This record gives sequence, C-alpha cells and structure tokens, in this order.
Amino acid sequence: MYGKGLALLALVTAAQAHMHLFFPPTLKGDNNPFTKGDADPLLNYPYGCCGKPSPGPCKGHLGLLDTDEGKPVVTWQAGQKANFSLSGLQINTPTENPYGGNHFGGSCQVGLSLDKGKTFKVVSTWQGNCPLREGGEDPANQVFDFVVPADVPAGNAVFAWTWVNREKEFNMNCASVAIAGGNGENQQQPAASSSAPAPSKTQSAQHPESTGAQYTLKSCTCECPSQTYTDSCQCTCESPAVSRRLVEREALTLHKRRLQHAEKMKAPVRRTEAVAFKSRPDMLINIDWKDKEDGQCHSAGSPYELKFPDPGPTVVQGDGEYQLKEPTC
Ligand SMILES: [Cu+2]
Repeated sequence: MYGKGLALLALVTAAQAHMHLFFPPTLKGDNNPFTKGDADPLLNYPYGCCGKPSPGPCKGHLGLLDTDEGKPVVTWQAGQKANFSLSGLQINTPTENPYGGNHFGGSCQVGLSLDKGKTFKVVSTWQGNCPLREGGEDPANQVFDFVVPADVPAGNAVFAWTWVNREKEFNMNCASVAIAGGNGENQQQPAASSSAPAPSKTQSAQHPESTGAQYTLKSCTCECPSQTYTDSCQCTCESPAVSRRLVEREALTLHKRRLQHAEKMKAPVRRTEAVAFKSRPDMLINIDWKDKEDGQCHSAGSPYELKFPDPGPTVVQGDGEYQLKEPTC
C-alpha cells in the first residue's frame, strides 16, 4: 500500500486509515443519519486493494438512492459556495479497521451526477495536494471549498469525490444531495427552474440583516454592534473582579467570527457559468482500479501527482511539491 518513500511518513503520522469523504456524509457512511445497520467499513479503501473486488462507482452504493438510506444529506443552492471534507479516521464499524493515511496528498475531483450515477460531471479539480499534505486525518483540517455550478438544475443529485494518490490508489465516495434553485428563495421547491436569479433579488439577498447580538461571557452581558467590525462591544459585568475591558475584547472577537461566518453563508449567487453544466467533462473514474486492466487509465505514480487530462473549468493548482503528470489511458 505504500511506496518506499512513504514508509517513514506513515510511521510519523501513525496513520490508521485511507481517506474517505466525511462531509457531505456518504452513502452508507457511519456519519450519515440515514444509514441503517452497519456502515460500509470499506469506504476508506482504495478500489481493488487488499484482495477486495472493486464495487463499482460510489463504492457500489448507488442502489440506495431511491431508498430511505439514500435521502439527501444536504441541500445546496445552485451557485452557492459550499465545501466538502475528508477524513482518515476509522470508520465506526465493529468489523474492520481500514488502514492507510492521507498519503501526503494526491489529486482529487468532485462532481455531480444528475442521472443517478450513470454519468458524473466535474465540478472542481485539485491538481496535487489533495488531501492536504499537512492536514492530517481529522476532517476539521481537510476542508475544500468549491462553488456549486449556477446552472445545475434543481433536484436530487449524487455528489462524488475521487482521489488518486502517488501510490496509484483510486478511491471514490458519493453522497446523496439536493440542489435547490439558485435564487436563494426556493429551497422548498426542488422542481423549480434553475435559472439565474434576477439582479434585484441577488441584491436584496446580499443586504446585511441586523447582526447585532448579545453574548454572555464570564458573568457579563455584552451587546455587540450590528454590521460593523470596528465598533466595540459593551458589557455589563456582575462581578467587579472581572475586567470589563478584557471581556469586551473577547466578546468582539466572538462577534467578528460570527459576522464573518454570516457573510460567508450569504455569498453572492453566481449568475453565469463559462461552461454549461452539461458541457463539462466527465469525472475521471476509470483509473487505477487495482483489480481491473480493461478500459482503465493508469496514473504515473510516485514521484508524480496526477494531472487530470480534462479537469474542467475550475481547477485548484496544488503547492508544486510534486510534478504533475497525465495518466496513460
Ligand atoms: Cu495506501
């Protein structure tokens, strides 16, 4: 499972698992609220490794889509900023303990299928440094931002994440998601049109609502201003032993964080796409399945990280730590 150069690294990071998609929770994932019975203990495993036959796209779980276990785990607005996260932590099952690590990087793609997993269109491609080399295995440190294409039609979709590392290991996990229309107002109407929002609507959606807030900190009650970062918070403290100044500063820090988060959530909806969703390239899925030769691409492997031959319109370049190379297909 490891190239020679990785043996030492594996010891250093005390790796216990390969990476899997953590958020949105995967089909049959241990953190998916709709999973019944045991989670799939193989979500961490690369395809065809360890004498296990490759199960097909999405770790073989596409059949769950129309069942209770395949209900959407998240709703994204077309055009919104979103993120996914990866985990190398052990899948919580009684039977298996997948072994591996973040392999100090690799290349990833995420994409969406609108036909229940028959075809996957690329949404975003990471050429190198995915998972993040220094991010360890905790999903809190393996978060990747992307933008849901503005022209994805509303409805249910399959979100897919793929990974090819320098050991020529391929993994793919999927999550059932719902896409809502892009104007930010029709979350409850999955069948609504996907047309871009009228400018006036986008405008009003961006207007900051009042974000003034009250916090209770160290037995002080603090009022923090709305909409601005420069004002200070004002606290009333019960105990004279508490430094009001310090608490006011702490409250402001808290409040700023809240404002920043609120701003992120209100990111403007994108209105146009350079490449129409249906004209985006397909995700590269038939690559490096260990138990299959026919129809497979093969990555160059160490010391190269995969360069996707057709990465689509949104590419995140890695850190240049390893040269990129296209696979042979
Ligand atoms: Cu491995």
